[in-house]
Amino acid sequence: MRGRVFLGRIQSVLYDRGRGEFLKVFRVIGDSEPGLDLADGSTARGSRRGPDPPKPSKSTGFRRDGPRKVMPSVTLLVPTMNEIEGMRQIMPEVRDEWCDQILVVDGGSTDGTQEYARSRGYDLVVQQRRGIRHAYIEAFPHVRGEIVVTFSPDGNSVARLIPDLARKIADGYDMVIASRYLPGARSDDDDVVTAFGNWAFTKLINVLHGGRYTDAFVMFRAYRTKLFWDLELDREDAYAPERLFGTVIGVEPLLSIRAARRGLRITEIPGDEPARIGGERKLRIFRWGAAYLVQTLREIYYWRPKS
Ligand SMILES: Nc1nc2c(ncn2[C@@H]2O[C@H](COP(=O)(O)OP(=O)(O)OP(=O)(O)O)[C@@H](O)[C@H]2O)c(=O)[nH]1
Ligand SMILES: [Mg+2]
Repeated sequence: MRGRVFLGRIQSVLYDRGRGEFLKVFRVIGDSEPGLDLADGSTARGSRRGPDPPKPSKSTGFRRDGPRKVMPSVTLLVPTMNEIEGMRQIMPEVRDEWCDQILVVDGGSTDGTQEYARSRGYDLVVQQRRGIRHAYIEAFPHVRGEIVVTFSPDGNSVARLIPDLARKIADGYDMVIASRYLPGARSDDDDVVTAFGNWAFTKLINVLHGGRYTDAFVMFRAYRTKLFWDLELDREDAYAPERLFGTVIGVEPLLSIRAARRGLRITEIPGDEPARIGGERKLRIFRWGAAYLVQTLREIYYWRPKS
């Protein structure tokens, strides 16, 4: 594993289909950063996450949540790149009982984000290839939950909606989006350009691919983990248009397109997007916009949903 940063003891070894190689998964140990202060005033010694949550049963893959209710297991997937301010403020709002795994995938932060994730006892993957979609492609083999909730710790995602998103999947939906544009929600992070871009792309995806989205772009959403593979989001060729513009794009637009084309059970709930906390915006508006446009048009003929 070229350049891999060893951050904890080896938890397991997985085969990564996309890269055709074996990956080592590191369980990051909770008491590794003595003296690091946490945003909620506690210290980093020991994991705040408490005892391990109930394990998925071997027969059903579902964990039992109380005497009657059965909940699929949930992984909170948290991509980070120099987001220490957001992490310190937001992550303590995530309650232990909401997820079975918190998996941080870091793009090489130098501001203490990785150390913070370790101090909280989160699973941590340090991505090897640059760009947000590579963060997902490298992290997904380590996702243990049947449900994945993708969560931005920069302040844009509202933590208390995590259980609402997961519950909708347990109710039978394949994907649930925390829409910034449903009545009752608002974005304080948008500017005129991003608001128009999100609106226009969402309309285009609806018209071309049969979606009924109000927000096809937002990161904060829950879906069945296996969709990542079923919709072939791990395949390099799906993102070829980005090369025309010298950038690396995200997976959410493609996920929205292919989920709609496949006719999956999709719903949205209103989800405010508060303004970013600290750090720097990573979005490359014009390059990404151009690459997403080509990708959205290309998908009309490029990808055929399996029946
Ligand atoms: N691991 C990893 N995380 C990234 C990368 N790019 C962005 N992120 C993180 O992904 C999360 C969501 O980022 P976004 O909200 O999509 O981008 P942003 O820079 O905040 O821009 P806007 O929210 O659209 O204004 C943040 O925590 C970022 O730090 C990357 O290349 N690798
Ligand atoms: Mg953001």
